[in-house]
Amino acid sequence: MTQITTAPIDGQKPGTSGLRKKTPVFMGPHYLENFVQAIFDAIGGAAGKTFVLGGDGRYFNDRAAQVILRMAAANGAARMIVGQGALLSTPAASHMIRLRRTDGGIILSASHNPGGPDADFGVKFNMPNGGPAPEAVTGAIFARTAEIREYRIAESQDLDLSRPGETRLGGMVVEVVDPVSAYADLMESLFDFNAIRGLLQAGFRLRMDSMNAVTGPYAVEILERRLGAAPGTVVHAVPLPDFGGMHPDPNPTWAHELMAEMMSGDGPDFGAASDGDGDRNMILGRGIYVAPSDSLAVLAANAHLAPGYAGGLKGVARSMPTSSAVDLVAKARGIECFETPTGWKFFGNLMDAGRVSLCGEESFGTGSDHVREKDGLWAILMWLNILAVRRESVAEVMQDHWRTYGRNYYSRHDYEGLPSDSADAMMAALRDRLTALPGQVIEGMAIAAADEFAYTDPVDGSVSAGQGLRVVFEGGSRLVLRLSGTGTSGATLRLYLERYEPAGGDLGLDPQQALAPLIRAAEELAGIAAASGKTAPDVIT
Ligand code: G16
Repeated sequence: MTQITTAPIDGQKPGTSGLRKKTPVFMGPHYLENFVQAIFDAIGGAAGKTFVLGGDGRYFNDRAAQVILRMAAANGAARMIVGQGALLSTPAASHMIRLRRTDGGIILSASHNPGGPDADFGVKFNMPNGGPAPEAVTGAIFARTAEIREYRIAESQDLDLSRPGETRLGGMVVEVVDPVSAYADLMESLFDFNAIRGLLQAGFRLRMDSMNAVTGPYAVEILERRLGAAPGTVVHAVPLPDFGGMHPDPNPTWAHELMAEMMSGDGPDFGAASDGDGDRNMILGRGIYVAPSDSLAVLAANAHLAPGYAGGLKGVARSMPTSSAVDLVAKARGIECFETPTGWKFFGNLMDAGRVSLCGEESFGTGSDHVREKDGLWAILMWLNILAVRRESVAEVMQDHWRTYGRNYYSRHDYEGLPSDSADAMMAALRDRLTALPGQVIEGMAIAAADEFAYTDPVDGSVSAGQGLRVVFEGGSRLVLRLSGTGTSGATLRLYLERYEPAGGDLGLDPQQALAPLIRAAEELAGIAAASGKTAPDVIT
């Protein structure tokens, strides 16, 4: 064991989901090591503990895993459970942490951000409940990075992680496990695989785009091997260190190959994509894109059709910027609905307390209390289970949903790579105006309320302030503005737009047209064009 003298490195503050930086930054002297030692220190040391380790296979995943193993051994960990090839999707890691009753896990991923020597890398710590560390813990990790003076690392050659089995590193057991099978078993326990198999045998056509990222092996095992989808159903199925140049973010912009196939007229019945680490999903039907907020609402309304949820849902939760489509379902079902800040970590307490079983976010994340992360393949299987029981197309399910609950027209506009100073100044200027806004009329719409969202956790009472600026109009339409907490360069402004159209109203509009007055109002209120120097968003979802 070697004690290495180090010094604090600026900026190791975890964001919305762990620490994400440019890969060369993570590969810099002591950068990864300082952060990992800070994790161990912040959780009361690693001695005698068992952790899960794995990542999405992006560039530097393999070498970072070897460093973390050597550090865990030097810090006295008893056992490390590592995905074969140092691979684990984020939901599979969450499941493994829970299944093996471990002390937590370290996940190597920058999620939907591109990978490669000049792209992005990330590290996050998940708690023994399988969920991302809450703010109190990430705050303690950050505080530790600011005072660190040394880290511990064992002298050793690289371990062979290519085959399942056990080896030792000093006094620590290194257990290499198949990353897929336990997760696939969990999915089989939740969903009616026979019904889905029957749907596929009846000629239902499926396309899954794994975007050269971690879900490839999971999707091939579950969709093709266990459910019998045609070989080749899963495309871009091999995880590559640079995702083959793809930007593994499952949205209409970045999953454009899948979008083109699904919108081509004679595309498959169902299309889906997942992201770098497998926790996000995009759902498409032939000729129809399902907005993530709508997907959450449809899953809430139909979850009882899947065996794992046949008893009904305890409650539901969504992040504040996510549309309130799911609230309408919760109201109709008489179950609780919670509004949390952006970030899956805020759902953990609600799930642990048995208050909610289904959660979702506008950022292509949906999941349930089967793990403590959002789960891309879970959402895809839930959709397939629902379609197998209802024997309707995606478009029919959506139209039926809107006719029942009304439609929450929704869109998010992203402005990327803004200078941080001008983004901060724009937000500050709008923040200053908030109290004066109620009563004003913009684009013919009267402002009913305006505030900055703060959240008090109903389980532990912790308060998270500064979670997005909201402007709500008479009738419930609203704008939300916040800066992303997952980017690695400059600032990304997210503008979230929502307008409710009751059942019986005009349910078939193009969302951008339906939201046009709100888009203009946002420009008037915030001056986005001047602050960003852009006349249009970089990404629209
Ligand atoms: C992460 C978080 C999500 C969040 C998303 C967007 O997703 O886990 O909870 O909604 O980022 O966050 P932001 O708007 O701050 O960029 P992922 O898939 O990147 O882990």
